[in-house]
Amino acid sequence: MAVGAPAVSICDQAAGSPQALGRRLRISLESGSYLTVVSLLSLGAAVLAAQPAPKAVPAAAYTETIPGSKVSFDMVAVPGGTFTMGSPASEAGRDADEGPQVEVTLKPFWIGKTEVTWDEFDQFAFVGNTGARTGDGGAGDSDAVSKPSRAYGDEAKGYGKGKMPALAMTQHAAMEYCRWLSQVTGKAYRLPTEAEWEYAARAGDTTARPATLEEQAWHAGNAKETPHIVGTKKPNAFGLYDMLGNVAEWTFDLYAENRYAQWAPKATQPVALPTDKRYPHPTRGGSFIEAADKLRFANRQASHEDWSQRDPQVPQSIYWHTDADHVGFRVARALDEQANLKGFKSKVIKESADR
Ligand SMILES: [Ca+2]
Ligand SMILES: [Ca+2]
Repeated sequence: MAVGAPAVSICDQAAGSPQALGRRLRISLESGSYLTVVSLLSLGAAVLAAQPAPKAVPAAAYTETIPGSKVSFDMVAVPGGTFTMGSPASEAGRDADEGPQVEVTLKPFWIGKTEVTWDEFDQFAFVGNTGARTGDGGAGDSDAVSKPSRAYGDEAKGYGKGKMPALAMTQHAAMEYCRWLSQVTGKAYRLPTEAEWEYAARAGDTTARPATLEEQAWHAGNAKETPHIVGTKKPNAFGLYDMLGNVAEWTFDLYAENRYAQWAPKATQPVALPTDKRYPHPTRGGSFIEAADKLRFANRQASHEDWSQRDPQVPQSIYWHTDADHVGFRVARALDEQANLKGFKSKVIKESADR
């Protein structure tokens, strides 16, 4: 074993953890001579001492417990990288809004291992004592996060709560949940951007859908007309559950059919900031009400006025959809937040126009 090569590895691993360095050294101990190990240790120490503080440290997974509760959720570290967003014209069942494909580069971030559950969402909407329930319209101009108004009817739509995915909230409510979560945890949570969502869902897969879709996803063919407790199917290569299926997931962006034409051929950290309009926003991944062939990484579904069709209130709720039982979300958190997303909050208010 050459002394030089592993020393470079130590340098790489220095951006990781002491455990990673330990693993590297154990490998050296098993395969190298005593002298090599001593050389490695001194070289490694010299290299470490010479390095500036690591910046883009690969984030480590962690568990967040919502303060004031026993409710927790897991965050998975997603490495930065470049991927092809969207689908090729040859992909079966694809829609025009999935192209042209864009070469997207992203920085590392964390994303929820599962969809947000009712146990979690309830802490914001109904349980916690942070924020005042000021009625539908809340959000206003105060930094305090208002609790949602009560839903029209059962917010869980009869599917049950607990570890079931929270659903039928608006994109505004999902964004406000993230803002509340940021305030109570001190960490900047937000919705994943549409690009981050697709990158996380693909986890390196460049095809239309996982070869093992049946093992990974609840869809119309196996869900028996109900969402399921999160994380009960198999995860993807990043260790993320239910990216496809179960509930479809809100993303941060404002939807446009021609969005990718604006970004192509290459984009770094692309995001289309939402406005004060209620619609349209992209949801991703499909859900328990869609046939398996609709569950493709690149498939986009925009929110629509029909999702609040039966809401008799005037104006309609900005927190709950009466006719979108299929939509939920998961949270994300940037390792090094991009400037245009820092402190961004939903601008939707009860006077907001539909679009
Ligand atoms: Ca999902
Ligand atoms: Ca679509």
